[in-house]
Amino acid sequence: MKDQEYKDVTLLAAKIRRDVLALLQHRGYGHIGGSLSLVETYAVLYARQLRHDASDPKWEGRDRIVLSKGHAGPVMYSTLAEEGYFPKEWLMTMNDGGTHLPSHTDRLKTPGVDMTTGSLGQGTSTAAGIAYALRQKGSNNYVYLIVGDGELNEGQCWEAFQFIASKGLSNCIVLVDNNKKQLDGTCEEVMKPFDIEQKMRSFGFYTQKVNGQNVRAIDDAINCAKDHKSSANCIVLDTVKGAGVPYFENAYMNHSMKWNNDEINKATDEAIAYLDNFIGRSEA
Ligand SMILES: Cc1ncc(C[n+]2csc(CCOP(=O)(O)OP(=O)(O)O)c2C)c(N)n1
Repeated sequence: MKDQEYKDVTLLAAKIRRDVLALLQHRGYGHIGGSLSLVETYAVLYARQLRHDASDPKWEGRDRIVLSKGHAGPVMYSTLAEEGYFPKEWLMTMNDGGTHLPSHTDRLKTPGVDMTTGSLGQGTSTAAGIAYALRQKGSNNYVYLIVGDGELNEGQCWEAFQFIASKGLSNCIVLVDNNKKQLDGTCEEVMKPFDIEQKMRSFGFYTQKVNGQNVRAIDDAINCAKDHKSSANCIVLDTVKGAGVPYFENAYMNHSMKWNNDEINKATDEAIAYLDNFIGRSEA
């Protein structure tokens, strides 16, 4: 990635992170931790990897994203708004009655959302189906399937992975958000996940593990996955739940939080001010 490209991706990441914070603070509650851990991944996908057209969200030649951990809607919406899929004002309507942006992603409500998700595990099967159908049609488009590490507790994931690997669907790139936490504790505490990389390898995936907060590492891994056409591909993203904002990284219960005290509002205000400053300097 050349220096200018790197700057473009980090600028987009800063904008997405700022928008996630602003919309959740405005809403007063929501899924902060698992949205922030995916910011760099979304920035790389939209700035570098995805074939897409904001003016034509249903364009047949687009790559697809299935955000199986659909509760991370805020990171998807912030990215789509920055990419021009809809007006940024929509971000402040998340979860209002009649909104285009429900807290969990819905393909019938939001331009740029390809699959309805929220019931953990189900997105893995729908992504497998989409990848299989694209392959059958002779399309060279990719499906990026984003799953949580807590989500991997769902047995359905492993049935879908077996299908993806057994059909050799190298057009389906599985991205595991390995932020080590789930809803009510760490993954270790809730149900020991064992070695995710090893499990994916034994299921037949060409598997890489990278720093999921490092845009160059993510971009390189996706390029490498695209070059690897002889089997299904998985990238385990080593991430931090709440990434990029110390207050949210350090909060033990940072899955879904409420903006109901001075401390959380101050931390959010400071993070937004810092990001706005970074964005301003980058765009100057
Ligand atoms: C089938 C199903 N069971 C339970 C839930 C409730 N739930 C929502 S998010 C979540 C934890 C998910 O953890 P993870 O996939 O690691 O998400 P992240 O930490 O990355 O946000 C749970 C149990 C759900 N949405 N769907």
